[in-house]
Amino acid sequence: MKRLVIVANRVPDPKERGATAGGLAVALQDAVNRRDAMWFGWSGKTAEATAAEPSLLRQGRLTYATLDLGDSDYRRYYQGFSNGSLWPTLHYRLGLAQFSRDDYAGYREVNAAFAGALAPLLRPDDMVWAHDFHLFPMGAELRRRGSRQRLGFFLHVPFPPPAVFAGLPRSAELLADLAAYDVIGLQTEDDAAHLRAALAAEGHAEAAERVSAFPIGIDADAFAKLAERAVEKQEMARFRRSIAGRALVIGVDRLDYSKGLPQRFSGYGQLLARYPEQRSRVTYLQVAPVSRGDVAQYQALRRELDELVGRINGDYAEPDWVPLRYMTRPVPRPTLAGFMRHARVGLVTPLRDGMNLVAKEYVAAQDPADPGTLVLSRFAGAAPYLKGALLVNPLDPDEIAEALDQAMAMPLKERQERWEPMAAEVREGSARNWCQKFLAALEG
Ligand code: ADQ
Repeated sequence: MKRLVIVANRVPDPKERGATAGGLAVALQDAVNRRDAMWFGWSGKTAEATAAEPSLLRQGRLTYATLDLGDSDYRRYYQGFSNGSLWPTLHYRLGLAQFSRDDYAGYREVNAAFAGALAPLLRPDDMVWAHDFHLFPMGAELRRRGSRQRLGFFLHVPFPPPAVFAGLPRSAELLADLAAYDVIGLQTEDDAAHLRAALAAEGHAEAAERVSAFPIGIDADAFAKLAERAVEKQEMARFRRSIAGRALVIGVDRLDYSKGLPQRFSGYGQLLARYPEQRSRVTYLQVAPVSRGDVAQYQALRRELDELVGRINGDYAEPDWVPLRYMTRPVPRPTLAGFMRHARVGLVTPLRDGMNLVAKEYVAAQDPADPGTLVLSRFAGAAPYLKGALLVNPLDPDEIAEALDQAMAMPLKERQERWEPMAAEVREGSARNWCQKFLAALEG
């Protein structure tokens, strides 16, 4: 079997494996366990200058190769162009995008530095799989250094209609860079169609043919077990007591403006305002760990949410009831899984999202004998795959309130009828299958 080289902005911590690890590390674990593999990327640390050579750590068949980033590269490549320009543009939010040529130069320089450090480590028959928007130019930089390996790219976030992407300065160069990859994966058919059109419009018709949808998934059985075990724990018993028989609505998101949190909180406020009988029945727990806390827009979002939470609780709380519980600290995955299993409603309303794994985790965590209802944004990548959800426009707080009211009243039979096909879909579209399908395409 060919060695797999995974390139990602962040390399997972070698100490965090299994249940404690998150996201990409979990999704790729299976592929990495079965063959020789290398994780290549940023160490998560900054230094005076970006390292020219990676530090290597071997763990059995797996090698971690990581680079420290220079302070100025971190600002330009990571905070600047990746998070400040590309992230909002790819989430259809051109109005939030900031652009500077200096940041863009930093982005290209770090991609070149990654390729420069990686190229000498590559064997002729390696397969290279680059992840996400931080690495559009990395494949082209490898090719410039003589790489002939199969190069794959997967975009975890949405790809907007070509006219939106074209609004980003230098976007045509990024499309030209993508043409260096042999396989280009996106989350949904819509994303794939957008990218194909954008590539074709820039004269990269051949590259457009290499674009396909590979919807990412989770390890549903493992998550279900985690959830089942979590509810037996003492801390869950304490939590259930504190809910005092009320139905739980759960939200779990990184604190990010793409997740639609202000509109979601307003939607919950509308539920309490328009359906007063719900006040004695419901408690909403939102877990939203701070993310990118050093970026101004994220600080502003946090202030906005602090105010909204205060307003909703101030307006509706009773001496013995807090309507909205809000945590910005990270919560261990087993505890999250337990919250999800106990929740009568999973509330997942991003304004745009590549896939949204929380929606799939909520489905996987449910008790088949008494499943809850998923209220899902129609603009999450998961929406076309999870047809049993109540779909909402996340910009419309009234629609969110109506869906919450409907979810709270939904009889068991309907909940099961909606949940069963979703559970099958989540099991079927697993992280393992996602990985295998992409690697099969990459192998050619
Ligand atoms: P994210 O934007 O981070 O991922 P998401 O898909 O929901 O969004 O994944 C978040 C993961 O982190 C989930 O596994 C979730 O359980 C976990 N998580 C969230 N809050 C947590 C907390 N408080 N404590 C512990 N874990 C927490 C990006 C894209 C998505 C795409 C994924 C995968 O933005 O659209 O689905 O990559 O491709």
